[in-house]
Amino acid sequence: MDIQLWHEILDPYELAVQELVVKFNHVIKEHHEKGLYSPIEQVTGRVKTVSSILEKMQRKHIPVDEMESQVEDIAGIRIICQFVEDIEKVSELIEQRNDIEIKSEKDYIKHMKPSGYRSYHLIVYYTVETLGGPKRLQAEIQIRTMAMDFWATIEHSLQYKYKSNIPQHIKERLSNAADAIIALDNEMSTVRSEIMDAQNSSQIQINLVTDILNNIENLYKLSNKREVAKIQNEFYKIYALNDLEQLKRFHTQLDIIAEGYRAQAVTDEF
Ligand code: 0O2
Repeated sequence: MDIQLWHEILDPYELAVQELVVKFNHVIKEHHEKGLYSPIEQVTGRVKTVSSILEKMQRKHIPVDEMESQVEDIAGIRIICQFVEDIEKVSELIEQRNDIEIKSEKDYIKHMKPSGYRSYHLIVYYTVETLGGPKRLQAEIQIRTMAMDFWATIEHSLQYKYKSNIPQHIKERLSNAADAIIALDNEMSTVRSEIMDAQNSSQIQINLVTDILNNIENLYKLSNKREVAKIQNEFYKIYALNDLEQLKRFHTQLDIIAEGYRAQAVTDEF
């Protein structure tokens, strides 16, 4: 296969990875904008390298003309969650989408690999638009916690270093570390609701402060500067109290004031 052909084959996968990363990042944004805890913490993506595709085809005896159907992870998306419970939520979110169709799943969390690897994998169909028309392709979505990702990243580097022949004593260490990761994920799960509450209220506070600052900035353009300076000082005082309820009240009052000025500005224009 010549280089140009590889580019032609891999280009739609590149597009799929880019689109999916944008879409999952948008899911995070939507949660934050609504002041909600996001089950997705971070998303990354990659297109498998040509050498890695060739290695897999050789190892699994895949003929060249079956590459796209049998190498299911040419496009790869990795979704990192904070808690094990989030993994199911993310999987449900994906299931509900119209632009992604699930082909199969592999649950290496319920069924940990002998290496100690844990992660939830989905093979999905996703369609990209190309000059030649729509192209339906496969992608692998790996969903795992930050702790699982930490383990997998280290183990992957060791596999690379030892060319898959990791010495027995390191394998044992990795296996112990995998057990520690299970214990850590379980321990973190017990404080999940507290952490979610904390993150929810911190996100609500961030959204309120952003809104208030936007309103103050707009008021500067429309109203008396001394009045706005007073409002700003009031905001600093309330902000320093670190009381979400007071901040919400201030936000509502400021909204009413800003609305009045906007109405006045519109009337003045006429
Ligand atoms: P890369 O470098 O991540 O792109 P295979 O595992 O390739 O023989 P299969 O059945 O297609 O075959 O896939 P499987 O077992 O579901 O694994 C697919 C991907 O999961 C791997 O991609 C890894 O990313 C990850 N993975 C699976 N097992 C392990 C493991 O023991 N340790 C680590 N660190 N990751 C694992 P690739 O193809 O290895 O490549």
